[in-house]
Amino acid sequence: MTTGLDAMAGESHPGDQDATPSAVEAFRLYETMVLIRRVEERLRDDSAAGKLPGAVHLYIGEEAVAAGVCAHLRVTDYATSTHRGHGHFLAKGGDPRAMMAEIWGKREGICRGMGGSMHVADLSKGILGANGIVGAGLSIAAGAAFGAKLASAEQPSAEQPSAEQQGKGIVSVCFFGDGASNQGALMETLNLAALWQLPLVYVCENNGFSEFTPAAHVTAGRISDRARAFAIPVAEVDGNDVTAVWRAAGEAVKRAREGGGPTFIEARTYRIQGHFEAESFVLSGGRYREETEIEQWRQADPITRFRARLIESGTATAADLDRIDAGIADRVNDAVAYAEAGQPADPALAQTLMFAPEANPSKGA
Ligand SMILES: Cc1ncc(C[n+]2csc(CCOP(=O)(O)OP(=O)(O)O)c2C)c(N)n1
Repeated sequence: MTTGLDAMAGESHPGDQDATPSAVEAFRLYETMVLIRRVEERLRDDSAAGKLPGAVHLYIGEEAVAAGVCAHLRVTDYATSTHRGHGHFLAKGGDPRAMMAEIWGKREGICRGMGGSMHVADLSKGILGANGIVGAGLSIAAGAAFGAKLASAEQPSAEQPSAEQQGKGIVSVCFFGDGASNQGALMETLNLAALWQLPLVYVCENNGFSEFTPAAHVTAGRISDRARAFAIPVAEVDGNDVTAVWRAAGEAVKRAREGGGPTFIEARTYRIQGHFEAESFVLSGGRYREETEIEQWRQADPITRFRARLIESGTATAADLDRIDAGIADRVNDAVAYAEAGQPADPALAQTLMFAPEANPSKGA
Protein backbone atom coordinates (compact mmCIF):
# COMPACT_ATOMS: atom_id res chain seq x y z
CA MET A 1 0.00 0.00 0.00
CA THR A 2 1.52 3.33 -1.02
CA THR A 3 1.14 6.45 1.06
CA GLY A 4 2.13 10.04 0.54
CA LEU A 5 2.11 12.33 -2.40
CA ASP A 6 3.57 11.30 -5.68
CA ALA A 7 3.43 14.43 -7.76
CA MET A 8 4.13 14.52 -11.47
CA ALA A 9 7.78 14.02 -12.37
CA GLY A 10 10.06 16.72 -11.06
CA GLU A 11 7.30 18.76 -9.45
CA SER A 12 6.85 19.04 -5.73
CA HIS A 13 4.10 20.67 -3.72
CA PRO A 14 5.84 21.97 -0.64
CA GLY A 15 3.95 23.01 2.41
CA ASP A 16 0.90 20.77 2.22
CA GLN A 17 2.39 17.34 2.86
CA ASP A 18 2.47 17.96 6.59
CA ALA A 19 -0.97 19.54 6.91
CA THR A 20 -3.00 18.15 9.80
CA PRO A 21 -6.72 18.59 10.41
CA SER A 22 -7.60 20.96 13.24
CA ALA A 23 -9.47 19.48 16.20
CA VAL A 24 -12.78 20.73 14.78
CA GLU A 25 -11.99 19.22 11.37
CA ALA A 26 -10.88 15.96 12.98
CA PHE A 27 -14.15 15.65 14.90
CA ARG A 28 -16.05 16.29 11.70
CA LEU A 29 -14.09 13.62 9.82
CA TYR A 30 -14.81 11.12 12.57
CA GLU A 31 -18.49 12.06 12.66
CA THR A 32 -18.89 11.74 8.90
CA MET A 33 -17.27 8.30 8.82
CA VAL A 34 -19.37 7.02 11.72
CA LEU A 35 -22.56 8.42 10.17
CA ILE A 36 -21.86 6.58 6.90
CA ARG A 37 -20.98 3.36 8.76
CA ARG A 38 -24.06 3.33 10.99
CA VAL A 39 -26.44 4.20 8.14
CA GLU A 40 -25.00 1.37 6.08
CA GLU A 41 -25.10 -1.14 8.93
CA ARG A 42 -28.82 -0.45 9.15
CA LEU A 43 -29.15 -0.87 5.40
CA ARG A 44 -27.23 -4.16 5.62
CA ASP A 45 -29.59 -5.43 8.33
CA ASP A 46 -32.76 -4.15 6.69
CA SER A 47 -31.70 -5.61 3.36
CA ALA A 48 -31.14 -9.02 5.00
CA ALA A 49 -34.56 -8.71 6.64
CA GLY A 50 -36.15 -8.16 3.22
CA LYS A 51 -37.37 -4.67 4.07
CA LEU A 52 -35.73 -2.82 1.16
CA PRO A 53 -37.27 -2.87 -2.32
CA GLY A 54 -33.97 -3.06 -4.23
CA ALA A 55 -30.32 -4.01 -4.09
CA VAL A 56 -27.80 -2.02 -2.05
CA HIS A 57 -24.05 -1.79 -2.67
CA LEU A 58 -22.42 -0.90 0.63
CA TYR A 59 -19.37 1.28 1.23
CA ILE A 60 -18.45 -0.22 4.63
CA GLY A 61 -14.65 -0.02 5.02
CA GLU A 62 -14.22 2.79 2.45
CA GLU A 63 -15.65 5.69 4.49
CA ALA A 64 -12.34 7.53 4.87
CA VAL A 65 -12.27 8.33 1.16
CA ALA A 66 -15.62 10.14 0.98
CA ALA A 67 -15.08 11.83 4.36
CA GLY A 68 -11.51 12.96 3.65
CA VAL A 69 -12.34 14.38 0.22
CA CYS A 70 -15.72 15.98 0.92
CA ALA A 71 -14.34 17.74 4.01
CA HIS A 72 -12.82 20.25 1.56
CA LEU A 73 -15.93 20.82 -0.52
CA ARG A 74 -18.44 23.63 -0.37
CA VAL A 75 -22.13 23.23 -1.01
CA THR A 76 -21.60 24.92 -4.42
CA ASP A 77 -18.97 22.34 -5.47
CA TYR A 78 -19.99 19.26 -7.44
CA ALA A 79 -19.51 15.57 -6.77
CA THR A 80 -20.41 12.59 -8.92
CA SER A 81 -20.74 9.15 -7.43
CA THR A 82 -21.11 5.49 -8.28
CA HIS A 83 -23.44 2.56 -7.66
CA ARG A 84 -21.79 2.50 -4.17
CA GLY A 85 -22.89 6.05 -3.48
CA HIS A 86 -24.41 6.43 0.00
CA GLY A 87 -21.11 7.55 1.54
CA HIS A 88 -20.54 10.24 -1.08
CA PHE A 89 -24.10 11.54 -0.64
CA LEU A 90 -23.79 11.81 3.13
CA ALA A 91 -20.23 13.20 3.15
CA LYS A 92 -21.24 15.93 0.66
CA GLY A 93 -23.97 17.05 3.06
CA GLY A 94 -26.97 15.04 1.85
CA ASP A 95 -29.83 14.55 4.30
CA PRO A 96 -29.80 11.04 5.87
CA ARG A 97 -33.60 11.04 6.24
CA ALA A 98 -34.17 11.88 2.57
CA MET A 99 -31.60 9.30 1.47
CA MET A 100 -33.01 6.59 3.69
CA ALA A 101 -36.56 7.26 2.47
CA GLU A 102 -35.30 7.09 -1.12
CA ILE A 103 -33.67 3.70 -0.55
CA TRP A 104 -36.90 2.50 1.07
CA GLY A 105 -38.75 3.58 -2.09
CA LYS A 106 -40.84 6.23 -0.37
CA ARG A 107 -42.38 9.47 -1.70
CA GLU A 108 -40.47 11.41 0.96
CA GLY A 109 -37.20 10.25 -0.63
CA ILE A 110 -34.73 12.66 -2.17
CA CYS A 111 -35.90 11.54 -5.65
CA ARG A 112 -39.49 10.88 -4.50
CA GLY A 113 -38.72 7.18 -4.27
CA MET A 114 -38.26 6.86 -8.03
CA GLY A 115 -34.48 6.39 -8.04
CA GLY A 116 -33.53 4.19 -5.12
CA SER A 117 -30.09 3.45 -3.78
CA MET A 118 -28.24 3.77 -7.09
CA HIS A 119 -29.64 7.20 -7.96
CA VAL A 120 -29.49 9.22 -4.75
CA ALA A 121 -28.89 12.83 -5.81
CA ASP A 122 -29.45 16.34 -4.49
CA LEU A 123 -28.65 19.00 -7.07
CA SER A 124 -29.19 21.76 -4.50
CA LYS A 125 -26.07 20.48 -2.73
CA GLY A 126 -24.00 19.75 -5.82
CA ILE A 127 -24.59 16.01 -5.40
CA LEU A 128 -24.93 15.10 -9.08
CA GLY A 129 -25.98 11.58 -8.35
CA ALA A 130 -25.09 8.01 -7.70
CA ASN A 131 -25.06 6.09 -10.97
CA GLY A 132 -25.60 2.47 -11.93
CA ILE A 133 -23.56 2.85 -15.10
CA VAL A 134 -19.93 2.16 -14.26
CA GLY A 135 -17.78 5.17 -15.21
CA ALA A 136 -20.71 7.43 -16.12
CA GLY A 137 -19.79 9.94 -13.44
CA LEU A 138 -16.49 10.67 -15.16
CA SER A 139 -18.06 12.60 -18.03
CA ILE A 140 -20.69 14.22 -15.81
CA ALA A 141 -17.99 15.52 -13.44
CA ALA A 142 -15.88 16.76 -16.34
CA GLY A 143 -18.91 18.55 -17.79
CA ALA A 144 -19.63 20.19 -14.43
CA ALA A 145 -15.99 21.27 -14.17
CA PHE A 146 -16.11 22.68 -17.71
CA GLY A 147 -19.30 24.61 -16.88
CA ALA A 148 -17.66 26.04 -13.74
CA LYS A 149 -14.61 27.05 -15.75
CA LEU A 150 -16.70 28.79 -18.41
CA ALA A 151 -18.75 30.62 -15.79
CA SER A 152 -15.65 31.84 -14.01
CA ALA A 153 -14.23 33.20 -17.27
CA GLU A 154 -17.26 35.41 -17.94
CA GLN A 155 -16.70 39.10 -17.35
CA PRO A 156 -18.82 40.50 -14.50
CA SER A 157 -21.01 43.48 -15.37
CA ALA A 158 -23.23 45.80 -13.36
CA GLU A 159 -26.37 43.88 -14.42
CA GLN A 160 -24.95 40.37 -14.14
CA PRO A 161 -23.83 38.55 -11.02
CA SER A 162 -20.07 38.62 -10.48
CA ALA A 163 -17.83 35.82 -11.72
CA GLU A 164 -17.43 34.79 -8.07
CA GLN A 165 -21.19 34.28 -7.80
CA GLN A 166 -21.37 32.51 -11.15
CA GLY A 167 -18.92 29.80 -10.41
CA LYS A 168 -15.39 31.08 -9.90
CA GLY A 169 -13.51 28.68 -7.73
CA ILE A 170 -16.08 25.88 -8.05
CA VAL A 171 -14.55 22.42 -8.00
CA SER A 172 -15.92 19.18 -9.39
CA VAL A 173 -15.00 15.83 -7.85
CA CYS A 174 -15.49 12.45 -9.47
CA PHE A 175 -15.53 9.32 -7.31
CA PHE A 176 -15.10 6.09 -9.28
CA GLY A 177 -13.81 2.56 -8.78
CA ASP A 178 -10.83 0.63 -10.10
CA GLY A 179 -13.23 -1.19 -12.44
CA ALA A 180 -14.37 2.16 -13.88
CA SER A 181 -10.75 3.08 -14.55
CA ASN A 182 -10.90 0.71 -17.54
CA GLN A 183 -13.73 2.65 -19.19
CA GLY A 184 -12.89 4.75 -22.24
CA ALA A 185 -14.53 7.77 -20.63
CA LEU A 186 -11.59 8.01 -18.23
CA MET A 187 -9.09 8.48 -21.03
CA GLU A 188 -11.34 10.96 -22.86
CA THR A 189 -11.96 13.12 -19.80
CA LEU A 190 -8.31 12.97 -18.66
CA ASN A 191 -7.38 14.40 -22.03
CA LEU A 192 -9.89 17.27 -21.85
CA ALA A 193 -9.24 17.93 -18.15
CA ALA A 194 -5.51 18.28 -18.84
CA LEU A 195 -5.96 20.25 -22.06
CA TRP A 196 -8.48 22.71 -20.63
CA GLN A 197 -7.02 22.67 -17.10
CA LEU A 198 -10.43 21.85 -15.64
CA PRO A 199 -11.09 22.29 -11.89
CA LEU A 200 -11.58 18.54 -11.56
CA VAL A 201 -10.45 16.10 -8.89
CA TYR A 202 -10.47 12.43 -9.86
CA VAL A 203 -10.82 10.09 -6.88
CA CYS A 204 -10.27 6.46 -7.80
CA GLU A 205 -11.45 4.22 -4.98
CA ASN A 206 -9.30 1.20 -5.64
CA ASN A 207 -10.88 -1.54 -3.55
CA GLY A 208 -9.22 -4.32 -5.52
CA PHE A 209 -12.36 -5.80 -7.10
CA SER A 210 -14.72 -5.21 -9.98
CA GLU A 211 -17.81 -7.12 -8.88
CA PHE A 212 -16.33 -10.60 -8.22
CA THR A 213 -13.18 -10.19 -10.30
CA PRO A 214 -9.86 -9.20 -8.71
CA ALA A 215 -8.36 -6.07 -10.28
CA ALA A 216 -5.25 -8.01 -11.32
CA HIS A 217 -7.42 -10.03 -13.77
CA VAL A 218 -8.94 -7.05 -15.56
CA THR A 219 -6.78 -3.99 -14.96
CA ALA A 220 -3.49 -3.60 -16.80
CA GLY A 221 -0.72 -1.42 -15.41
CA ARG A 222 -0.91 1.01 -12.56
CA ILE A 223 -4.16 2.98 -12.49
CA SER A 224 -2.49 6.27 -11.54
CA ASP A 225 -0.23 5.96 -14.61
CA ARG A 226 -3.28 6.66 -16.76
CA ALA A 227 -3.26 10.22 -15.33
CA ARG A 228 0.52 10.57 -15.47
CA ALA A 229 0.33 9.94 -19.22
CA PHE A 230 -1.57 13.24 -19.47
CA ALA A 231 0.86 15.05 -17.10
CA ILE A 232 -1.85 15.33 -14.46
CA PRO A 233 -0.49 15.49 -10.89
CA VAL A 234 -1.09 12.27 -8.98
CA ALA A 235 -1.44 11.40 -5.30
CA GLU A 236 -1.48 7.77 -4.20
CA VAL A 237 -2.83 7.38 -0.70
CA ASP A 238 -3.82 4.80 1.86
CA GLY A 239 -7.58 5.12 1.47
CA ASN A 240 -8.15 3.72 4.97
CA ASP A 241 -6.19 6.58 6.51
CA VAL A 242 -8.58 9.52 6.63
CA THR A 243 -5.81 11.99 7.39
CA ALA A 244 -3.84 10.91 4.32
CA VAL A 245 -6.91 11.22 2.11
CA TRP A 246 -7.81 14.59 3.67
CA ARG A 247 -4.28 15.89 3.05
CA ALA A 248 -4.11 14.78 -0.59
CA ALA A 249 -7.63 16.04 -1.28
CA GLY A 250 -6.87 19.39 0.36
CA GLU A 251 -4.00 19.93 -2.01
CA ALA A 252 -6.01 18.78 -5.03
CA VAL A 253 -9.06 20.93 -4.24
CA LYS A 254 -6.86 23.97 -3.59
CA ARG A 255 -5.11 23.48 -6.92
CA ALA A 256 -8.44 23.19 -8.75
CA ARG A 257 -9.97 26.21 -6.98
CA GLU A 258 -7.01 28.39 -7.81
CA GLY A 259 -7.10 27.51 -11.50
CA GLY A 260 -4.23 25.00 -11.37
CA GLY A 261 -6.19 22.25 -13.15
CA PRO A 262 -6.98 18.62 -12.38
CA THR A 263 -5.48 16.14 -9.91
CA PHE A 264 -5.80 12.39 -9.80
CA ILE A 265 -6.03 10.70 -6.40
CA GLU A 266 -5.82 6.92 -6.17
CA ALA A 267 -7.00 5.74 -2.76
CA ARG A 268 -6.26 2.08 -1.95
CA THR A 269 -9.05 0.67 0.16
CA TYR A 270 -11.26 -2.42 0.52
CA ARG A 271 -14.96 -3.19 0.68
CA ILE A 272 -15.78 -5.33 3.68
CA GLN A 273 -19.28 -6.28 2.51
CA GLY A 274 -20.03 -8.10 -0.70
CA HIS A 275 -20.32 -6.37 -4.05
CA PHE A 276 -23.97 -6.01 -3.14
CA GLU A 277 -26.02 -7.36 -0.27
CA ALA A 278 -27.29 -10.87 -0.87
CA GLU A 279 -24.50 -11.57 -3.37
CA SER A 280 -24.27 -15.08 -1.91
CA PHE A 281 -27.48 -15.98 -3.77
CA VAL A 282 -25.81 -15.07 -7.06
CA LEU A 283 -22.56 -16.80 -6.20
CA SER A 284 -24.44 -19.92 -4.99
CA GLY A 285 -21.62 -21.09 -2.77
CA GLY A 286 -18.74 -19.87 -4.97
CA ARG A 287 -15.99 -17.70 -3.47
CA TYR A 288 -13.92 -14.94 -4.98
CA ARG A 289 -11.94 -13.88 -1.90
CA GLU A 290 -10.74 -15.47 1.30
CA GLU A 291 -12.07 -14.72 4.78
CA THR A 292 -8.47 -14.14 5.94
CA GLU A 293 -8.13 -11.29 3.44
CA ILE A 294 -11.33 -9.65 4.66
CA GLU A 295 -10.12 -10.05 8.23
CA GLN A 296 -6.80 -8.40 7.42
CA TRP A 297 -8.62 -5.35 6.10
CA ARG A 298 -10.94 -5.32 9.10
CA GLN A 299 -7.78 -4.82 11.14
CA ALA A 300 -7.10 -1.69 9.06
CA ASP A 301 -10.60 -0.30 9.66
CA PRO A 302 -10.49 3.45 8.97
CA ILE A 303 -12.80 4.38 11.85
CA THR A 304 -11.05 2.26 14.49
CA ARG A 305 -7.67 3.59 13.35
CA PHE A 306 -8.74 7.22 13.42
CA ARG A 307 -10.50 6.86 16.76
CA ALA A 308 -7.33 5.40 18.31
CA ARG A 309 -5.21 8.17 16.81
CA LEU A 310 -7.52 10.92 18.10
CA ILE A 311 -7.32 9.51 21.61
CA GLU A 312 -3.57 8.82 21.53
CA SER A 313 -2.80 12.34 20.29
CA GLY A 314 -4.97 13.88 22.98
CA THR A 315 -7.28 15.49 20.41
CA ALA A 316 -10.27 13.69 21.89
CA THR A 317 -11.20 11.51 24.82
CA ALA A 318 -13.10 8.25 24.46
CA ALA A 319 -16.04 10.00 26.13
CA ASP A 320 -16.00 12.77 23.48
CA LEU A 321 -16.15 10.20 20.70
CA ASP A 322 -18.78 8.12 22.48
CA ARG A 323 -20.96 11.24 22.60
CA ILE A 324 -20.59 11.64 18.82
CA ASP A 325 -21.45 7.94 18.37
CA ALA A 326 -24.58 8.32 20.50
CA GLY A 327 -25.72 11.39 18.55
CA ILE A 328 -25.31 9.49 15.31
CA ALA A 329 -27.19 6.47 16.61
CA ASP A 330 -30.12 8.83 17.28
CA ARG A 331 -29.90 10.38 13.81
CA VAL A 332 -29.85 6.98 12.14
CA ASN A 333 -32.82 5.72 14.20
CA ASP A 334 -34.67 8.89 13.25
CA ALA A 335 -33.84 8.44 9.54
CA VAL A 336 -35.02 4.83 9.54
CA ALA A 337 -38.23 5.70 11.41
CA TYR A 338 -38.88 8.51 8.89
CA ALA A 339 -38.33 6.14 5.97
CA GLU A 340 -40.44 3.38 7.47
CA ALA A 341 -43.37 5.73 8.12
CA GLY A 342 -43.22 7.24 4.60
CA GLN A 343 -45.71 6.67 1.79
CA PRO A 344 -44.83 4.26 -1.03
CA ALA A 345 -43.63 5.95 -4.21
CA ASP A 346 -46.35 6.98 -6.65
CA PRO A 347 -46.01 4.82 -9.80
CA ALA A 348 -47.77 7.52 -11.88
CA LEU A 349 -44.72 9.72 -11.37
CA ALA A 350 -42.75 7.36 -13.61
CA GLN A 351 -44.70 8.85 -16.53
CA THR A 352 -44.44 12.49 -15.57
CA LEU A 353 -40.84 12.52 -14.34
CA MET A 354 -39.38 10.41 -17.12
CA PHE A 355 -40.59 12.35 -20.16
CA ALA A 356 -40.73 16.03 -21.04
CA PRO A 357 -44.34 17.29 -21.33
CA GLU A 358 -45.76 16.68 -24.79
CA ALA A 359 -46.06 19.73 -27.00
CA ASN A 360 -49.70 20.69 -27.51
CA PRO A 361 -50.41 20.37 -31.30
CA SER A 362 -53.50 22.60 -31.08
CA LYS A 363 -51.23 25.48 -30.11
CA GLY A 364 -48.98 24.74 -33.06
CA ALA A 365 -45.91 24.12 -30.87
C1 LIG B 1 -21.11 0.24 -18.07
C2 LIG B 1 -21.31 -0.87 -17.10
N1 LIG B 1 -20.67 -2.05 -17.26
C3 LIG B 1 -20.83 -3.06 -16.37
C4 LIG B 1 -21.67 -2.89 -15.31
C5 LIG B 1 -21.83 -4.03 -14.28
N2 LIG B 1 -21.11 -3.66 -13.05
C6 LIG B 1 -21.76 -3.14 -12.00
S1 LIG B 1 -20.72 -2.75 -10.74
C7 LIG B 1 -19.39 -3.32 -11.60
C8 LIG B 1 -18.03 -3.31 -10.99
C9 LIG B 1 -17.50 -1.94 -10.78
O1 LIG B 1 -16.26 -2.02 -10.15
P1 LIG B 1 -15.58 -0.74 -9.59
O2 LIG B 1 -15.68 0.37 -10.58
O3 LIG B 1 -14.21 -1.12 -9.16
O4 LIG B 1 -16.46 -0.33 -8.34
P2 LIG B 1 -16.73 -1.14 -6.99
O5 LIG B 1 -17.97 -1.96 -7.19
O6 LIG B 1 -15.53 -1.96 -6.70
O7 LIG B 1 -16.96 -0.07 -5.97
C10 LIG B 1 -19.76 -3.79 -12.85
C11 LIG B 1 -18.82 -4.34 -13.85
C12 LIG B 1 -22.34 -1.67 -15.17
N3 LIG B 1 -23.17 -1.44 -14.15
N4 LIG B 1 -22.13 -0.66 -16.04
